[in-house]
Amino acid sequence: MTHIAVDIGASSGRLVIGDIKNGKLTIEEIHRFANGFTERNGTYYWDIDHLLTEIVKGLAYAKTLGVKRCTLGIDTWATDYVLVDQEGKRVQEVIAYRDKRTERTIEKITKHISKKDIYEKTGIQFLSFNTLYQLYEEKKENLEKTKMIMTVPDYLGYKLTGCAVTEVTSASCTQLLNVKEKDFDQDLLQLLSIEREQFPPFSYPGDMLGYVRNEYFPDYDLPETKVIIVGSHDTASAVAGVPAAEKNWAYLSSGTWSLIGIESDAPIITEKSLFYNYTNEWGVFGTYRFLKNIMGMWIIQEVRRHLTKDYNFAQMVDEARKAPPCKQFINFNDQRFFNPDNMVEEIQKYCRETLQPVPQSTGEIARCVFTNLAILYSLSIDEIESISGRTIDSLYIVGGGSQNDFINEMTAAVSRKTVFAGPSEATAVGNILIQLIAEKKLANLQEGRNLVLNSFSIKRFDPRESGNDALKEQFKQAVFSWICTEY
Ligand code: ADP
Ligand code: LRH
Repeated sequence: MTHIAVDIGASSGRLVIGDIKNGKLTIEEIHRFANGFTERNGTYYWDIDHLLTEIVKGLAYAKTLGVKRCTLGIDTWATDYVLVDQEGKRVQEVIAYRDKRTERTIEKITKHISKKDIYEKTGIQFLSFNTLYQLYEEKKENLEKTKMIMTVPDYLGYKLTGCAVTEVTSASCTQLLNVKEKDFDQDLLQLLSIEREQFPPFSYPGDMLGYVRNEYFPDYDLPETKVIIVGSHDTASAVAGVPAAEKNWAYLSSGTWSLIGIESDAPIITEKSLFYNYTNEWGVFGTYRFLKNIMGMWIIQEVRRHLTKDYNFAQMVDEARKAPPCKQFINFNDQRFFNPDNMVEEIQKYCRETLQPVPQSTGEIARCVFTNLAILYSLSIDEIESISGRTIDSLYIVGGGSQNDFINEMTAAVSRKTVFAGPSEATAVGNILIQLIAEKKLANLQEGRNLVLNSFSIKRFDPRESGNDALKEQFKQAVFSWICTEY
């Protein structure tokens, strides 16, 4: 039996075949496609039908490779949703989380229920685009036509199999789940005028969803495909794929977002975690991901889009290395970098406003982005240690961004932690591990993580004695009243 991971992030999607051969986990990417949102009349949309077609195309390609039977797991980014009507049809276009409609919704909602109450119920960080805020801004007539509210991966699974579930790792990012009751929170649903029944029954990583209904796709020759529920939130899969074997590790899932945190057996919900805006997303097999969203490689993706499409990411890293040391301190977690019209201009404007030298060349800008992200990572590790009371010895960086040796070196230097980098496809790997566990080819997650450790080349970056840890203090002093702002 072959196992295929569908992993769709905000910037790209892929189908990856994975299996255990000679005691090693092997993965092979068989199909890749671009993803991104587009603007129409001031609203930002995903093309969800295109994503479904790409999955089917990838499956058809697997058949041409000789795959007759397979299992399939689907993970995507979180927080966006699809409304489905009585006939099983989509009610709306899928609005992307970077849309401006929820810019002020946290303020609106917290007039009815305090931040503290929402946090104590859900344990989820306040991000302007959580499903809670998006559904608050959804058109009433759309909600009236809605039979089922689904996260993006659940919707894709539904379109493939006809089976509707609410997978818990993605559902937790709606900020609608009550972490103590382990169900949707009635007060929050009431605020949205949504019934509990509008969400399909819960499903958990390792469960079976159903078989792909090949008759739904008459134009394609598809294998017999059993869809397994994985950590359908991509970050849940990414963290499942972290090759950590020891204790005291933290992870950084580095893609469009930088998700930095620790795995915990229980949620950590304290005044301090609320103050620093840490989340407790539900992970695979009852774990929690205590983490923070840092703006991440989105910044460099947008710099590339506006400045220099001629360079690929590896070349941008080379340019950054060649540039003189970064002279700017920038709080990239400021909301102004969430979706500005032009990222390059926004960075330059920030520097002018804060009376700092303005970076101009690709190398200067890229170096400035990587340096400041490394500082943010390091500050976040300090916070995690202080909130959780745990000591962190090592940081495992996974995802596309783990290929950036320059930022890995800097992160080790500023944080003074040992950094391990890779695999870059940890999300697909974590997705495959859950399928292997469901199919009883692996006993448990730790066995899976050990397998990843023994199957991929993981790079190690040791902190240097003369590391530039002073940067962190300078950053704190430079970034205005940073202690009062989210960063
Ligand atoms: P997502 O799943 O959120 O779409 P990925 O995990 O695919 O994101 O990571 C994409 C990011 O990986 C890019 O924005 C880029 O910064 C980084 N990246 C990809 N390839 C390289 C490379 N060769 N060198 C350095 N960074 C890279
Ligand atoms: C990463 C991610 C992250 C969410 C964001 C919307 O792809 O799923 O965990 O916060 O996208």
